[in-house]
Amino acid sequence: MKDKEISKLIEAEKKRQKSVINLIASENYVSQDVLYALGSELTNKYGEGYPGRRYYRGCKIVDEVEKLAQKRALKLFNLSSKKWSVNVQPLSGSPANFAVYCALVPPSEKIMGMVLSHGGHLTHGQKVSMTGKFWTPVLYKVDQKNELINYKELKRLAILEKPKLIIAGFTAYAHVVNFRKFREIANACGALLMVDMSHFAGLVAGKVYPSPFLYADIVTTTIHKTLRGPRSAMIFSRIDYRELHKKIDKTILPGLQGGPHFNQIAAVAVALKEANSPAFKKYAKQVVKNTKALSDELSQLGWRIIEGGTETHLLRVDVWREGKGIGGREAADKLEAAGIIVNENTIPFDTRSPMDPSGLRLGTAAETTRGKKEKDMINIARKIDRILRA
Ligand code: DSN
Repeated sequence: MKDKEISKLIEAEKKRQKSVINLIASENYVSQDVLYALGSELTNKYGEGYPGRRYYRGCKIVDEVEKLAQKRALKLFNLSSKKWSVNVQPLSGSPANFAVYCALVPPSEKIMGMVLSHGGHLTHGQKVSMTGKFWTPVLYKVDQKNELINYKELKRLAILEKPKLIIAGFTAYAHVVNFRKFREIANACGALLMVDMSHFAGLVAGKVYPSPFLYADIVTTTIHKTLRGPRSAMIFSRIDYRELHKKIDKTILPGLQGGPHFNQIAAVAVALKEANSPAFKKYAKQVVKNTKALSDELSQLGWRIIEGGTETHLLRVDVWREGKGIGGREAADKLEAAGIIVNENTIPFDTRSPMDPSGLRLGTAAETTRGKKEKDMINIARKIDRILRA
């Protein structure tokens, strides 16, 4: 590479990534094939529109790229192209969620999602996000007793508030979600059900987390977390008389975006093929086993695990311990100084600010890609314990 300044920074980042233990729950390490597609000449091509319907000439090849990504997306989640449509053009998760609301919920109508501090996402209607300004948010919390979703309370709130769309999906909730119950609740108040499976998509693909497709009207996902692909996103929508897919496609383009990033879409296609393999199923299984091992060992060592444990790729740990411990920011800094990379995270009913909350979020998807097993997780838990108590 001729640009020495950037190449030096890339090399430094490569070295950093290799030298640390990465427990960021939303990160992963992609394959060389994904990197190759991302760095390919496909980035040079403009092609606003959809396969066969572009505003530019010379799109025959990129049409094939996009159709292949769509085909692999449907195949990975066992979906028929007669019943489900997928848009592979969203640039990332937040714009994908925003596009769904723009397409399907009139401005200022209600959308219902989980509070950020309890495990939801900014784009699920939090006040600081445009999704909480352009639409009226109805935010649900977890149960104070066990920090799990209380479906009875969720139903009560949904019937009271009558949101137009309910979101099931989280960035820090560590338990398996009951999509059937979410469907019943959405039916009870006449809402659309959107599942944001960004965090657990790889677990769904690996068949260690229930598929949301039986119950949802719309499913959004990023590709770069447990699914181990490039930074990107997809929107799946059910094909029926409501024509959700047509509204979503029109909202992505011309509504919100311009030319699709074909290098990114090709990299998505590569990752989707990789995820549809026996090796990936084994990987997903190991991710869940590793998180449980990490959670169990931390718990043994006296740390309070939020929700009482985990069933997925992530967990949250209370480091503040009602004033007997340290703040999340200090804990994350101490771990970083020792080569363990995590993020500070709010915990349900947190008494501290999101900038310096009471918890840490730990995930095992990235380290599992690097071949770590349960015994490694036990050692990592012990190391975390030593560093945080020092
Ligand atoms: N910021 C991502 C995460 O870390 O979960 C979600 O957008």
